[in-house]
Amino acid sequence: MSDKRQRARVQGSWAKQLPKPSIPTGAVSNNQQPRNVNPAPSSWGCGPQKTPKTFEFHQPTKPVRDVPPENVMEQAGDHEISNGPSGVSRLRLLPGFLPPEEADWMFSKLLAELPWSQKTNYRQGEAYEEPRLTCWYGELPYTYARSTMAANTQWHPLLLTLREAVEQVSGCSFNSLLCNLYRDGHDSIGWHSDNEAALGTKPTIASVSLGDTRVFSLRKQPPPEENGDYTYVERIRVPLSHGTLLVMDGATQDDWQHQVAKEYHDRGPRINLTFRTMYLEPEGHRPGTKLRFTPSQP
Ligand SMILES: O=C(O)CCC(=O)C(=O)O
Repeated sequence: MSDKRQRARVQGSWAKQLPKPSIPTGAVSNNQQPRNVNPAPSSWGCGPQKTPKTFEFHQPTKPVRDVPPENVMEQAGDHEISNGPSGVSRLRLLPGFLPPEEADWMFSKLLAELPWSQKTNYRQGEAYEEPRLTCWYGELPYTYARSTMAANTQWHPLLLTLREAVEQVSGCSFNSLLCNLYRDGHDSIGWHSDNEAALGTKPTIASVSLGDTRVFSLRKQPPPEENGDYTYVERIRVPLSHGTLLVMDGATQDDWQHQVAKEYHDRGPRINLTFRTMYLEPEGHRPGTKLRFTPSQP
């Protein structure tokens, strides 16, 4: 838990030293401890004894805010995770979407046969290597984090079969696929939303996981008065195991962010396949950025 989240729970301070309690005279006789007098706390070693400090509660000036507990989602089915001004955000979780043997076979084939490479992204003009490997399929290029993956129409046949199965279950059609390979627990993807203009409004994203289980975390976008502070937002963690399908739908990309954080235990490789639909960028729009709302001209 971050320091700030922890500090939000306690209000108070350590009080100044109390005056030494006066010991009633004549209460001690024959070197015996007095009865009914609070004994001084035992101290290890010699030297002058200090009176202990006590904790004093101060009525908080601002109401204490609880950091909401993180919810864990493991149950198969449709889950409405929020319903705000931008609409309903929904997740559909289907563990076992692929039977284990089929998932094992797909995992080893895709690990060996996809054209994995490490992408270089840019943040504030600085280049950095993504902490995972990726490849892209689709008739259009995909730009995020200021770097572009070229269009690639050479779909691996297995991915075409998988796309059909995902389309049947989700009721959506997809023309593109971003593949991520997390080589071990040190590989990750940071907090983001899949909300580039080229993905359209309210995109449905269907993600299939193969290999070791990793935690997919979501956090709600804070309201404007929080000035970008995520301390008190709702959080959900979804362990995504071998063969699971997760569909993000409705306003999820507007109202929530997601990540797969680094882990500090050993983790084996994991492949994640996110099916999407890409559209031509609106004219004059910079690829890889969000669509800004522009009020219509009178
Ligand atoms: O690996 C995952 O489950 C998430 C991948 C992801 O967030 C993305 O491709 O945008």
